[in-house]
Amino acid sequence: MAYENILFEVKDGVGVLTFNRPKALNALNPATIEEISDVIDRVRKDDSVRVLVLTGAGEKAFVAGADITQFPKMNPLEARAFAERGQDVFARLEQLPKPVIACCNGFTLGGGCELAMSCDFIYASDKARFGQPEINLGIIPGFGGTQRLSRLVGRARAKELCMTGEMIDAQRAREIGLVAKVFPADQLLDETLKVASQLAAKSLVALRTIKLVVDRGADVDLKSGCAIEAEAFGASFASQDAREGVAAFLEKRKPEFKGSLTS
Ligand code: CO8
Repeated sequence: MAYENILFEVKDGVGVLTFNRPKALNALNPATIEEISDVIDRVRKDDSVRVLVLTGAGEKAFVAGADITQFPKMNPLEARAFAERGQDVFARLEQLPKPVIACCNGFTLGGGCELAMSCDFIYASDKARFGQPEINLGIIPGFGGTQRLSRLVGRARAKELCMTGEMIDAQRAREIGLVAKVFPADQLLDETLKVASQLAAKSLVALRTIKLVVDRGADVDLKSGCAIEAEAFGASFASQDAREGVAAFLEKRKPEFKGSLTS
């Protein structure tokens, strides 16, 4: 698939997807959603991509939401279909068996915030702004925002953000648990890529298992979650990477993790 709205490149095991409609603050039109979907399929199949980073082109925005210019053309059924398609693609991003980092370099609003929350964690520039401003358009979040935001920051804070449409800065987003780390704007991408490279050198099998266990555990009670963990912990001992990691420690050398998800 040829991309018109995004850029995608892979270097040293790290895939970088850059939203590239800076004149529209990287707003998500239907074509962009399909391009994200295509990248997800590629990354899922290709073990040479071990980590995925999402970021925005230009100085101002990660993604400033769904493309509002499309809304007047949509009837309620089409709006629901667009919301469902976005939700489906974001769910597949969330379930990608590899680490996905949102590198939020500016406005991260509406569908952009929903997209960032579908990643494993969010790094933000000190200039980034977060929010669910749909209320100001007389509508509500539609790409999973009401659900993921309340799970991340609690129901009351989620309702406050969705009801007021308030934009918060990166520091506040970190305080409430939406953002993992904040970096000066000119260092954000380098710092994110540094962490992505560190993850790319780790066991892909173990990373996949951590993601699966944390996400599955979030929907069940503690006892059931710990049972899922114990099963997965046992299974993790069977991997080639586990043998290599333990042997490397005992032999006082750096491990070389070669485990694959596809073979
Ligand atoms: N869609 C389309 N164009 C946009 C968007 C957007 N979401 N955001 C900004 N743009 C465009 C502007 O229209 C402007 O275009 P132009 O230069 O042609 O006039 C250009 O980007 C630059 O923007 P501004 O001049 O407005 O820049 P400012 O620095 O003054 O303001 C803001 C930046 C505060 C980010 C402002 O642009 C803004 O409020 N944008 C809209 C943010 C928003 O409301 N986002 C939520 C959209 S709704 C949504 O995401 C729902 C998701 C679920 C959808 C479900 C399916 C229906």
